[in-house]
Amino acid sequence: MTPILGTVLGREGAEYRVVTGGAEVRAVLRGKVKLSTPKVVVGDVVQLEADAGADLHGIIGVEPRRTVLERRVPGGRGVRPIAANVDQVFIVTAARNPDPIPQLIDRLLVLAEADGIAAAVVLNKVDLDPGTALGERCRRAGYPVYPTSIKTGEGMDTFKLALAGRASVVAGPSGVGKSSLLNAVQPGLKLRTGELSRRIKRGRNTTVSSVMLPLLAGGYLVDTPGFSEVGLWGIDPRELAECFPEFRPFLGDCRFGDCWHKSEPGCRIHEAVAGGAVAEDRHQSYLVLLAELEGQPEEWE
Ligand SMILES: Nc1nc2c(ncn2[C@@H]2O[C@H](COP(=O)(O)OP(=O)(O)OP(=O)(O)O)[C@@H](O)[C@H]2O)c(=O)[nH]1
Ligand SMILES: [Mg+2]
Ligand SMILES: [Zn+2]
Repeated sequence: MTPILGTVLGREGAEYRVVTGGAEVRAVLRGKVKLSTPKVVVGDVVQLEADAGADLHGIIGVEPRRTVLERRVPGGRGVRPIAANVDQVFIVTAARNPDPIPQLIDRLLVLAEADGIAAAVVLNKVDLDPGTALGERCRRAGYPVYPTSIKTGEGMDTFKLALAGRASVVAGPSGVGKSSLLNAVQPGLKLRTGELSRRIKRGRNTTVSSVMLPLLAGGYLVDTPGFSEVGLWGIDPRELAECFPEFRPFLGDCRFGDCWHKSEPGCRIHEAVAGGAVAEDRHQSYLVLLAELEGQPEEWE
């Protein structure tokens, strides 16, 4: 018997919401899936077993993942999958309130690169600040940048076009407006959003778990809780330079074949920084992340 397949939209406790054949059902892990890694996450395509008359379906298997966005926990505490089978990641930052942290954006971009998922940057709250320098920095690194505001509607049409027909995930710090953007993309979603001031008092995220939302225009959008710590555990230090797209044209041409692009003579990345082709603070981010991957934790905030 061929199993029924469904896509996981969300999870509440032990129960998963799964869409199958156009209908939403509730399901729980059954049998050996309970013990297996990887854990079931939003976006996973699962095999379902329906019990006649039972309210809950059983999840009896997970189909191979096309992609998986993983959050790596600092301090080597492991890898936590966030969403499976997504085509693109939008790293969301606010131009202001909260103030952007370029190094955190770089970390998230590296994470997407390491997971082989196309990344872009959403520069939200441009009604508060144009964020020109930050946008330019990300564009120069090779990423598409979407300036948006849910207050003025600026940039929303372009952002919507980039989402249509694809499976996308938004990621970024708490309070930058991820859920607000999704509500603006598709009125009716009614995702909870929260004031920054109240959030700081409460000390936690407004969005508490990842959810996948089918878009009327086709495709899916995954909302995630903002994370404050993003480690790069598990990435091979040798692969890090490849995770900076603007470095790629220069890689392989350094004087030493095993160049780490720190301060070696004849380093093409250094020349590119001196010549302005690579931004100095992107190279700085590279050095900080490299030190971390080499096991020498450094302050980066
Ligand atoms: N001025 C302005 N405020 C915005 C904009 N987008 C969102 N906000 C506000 O920013 C606050 C946080 O928005 P949320 O959508 O809850 O942020 P989030 O990124 O989903 O946060 P978490 O769920 O905690 O990760 C809310 O008070 C929103 O009204 C914008 O474009 N401009
Ligand atoms: Mg949210
Ligand atoms: Zn080099």
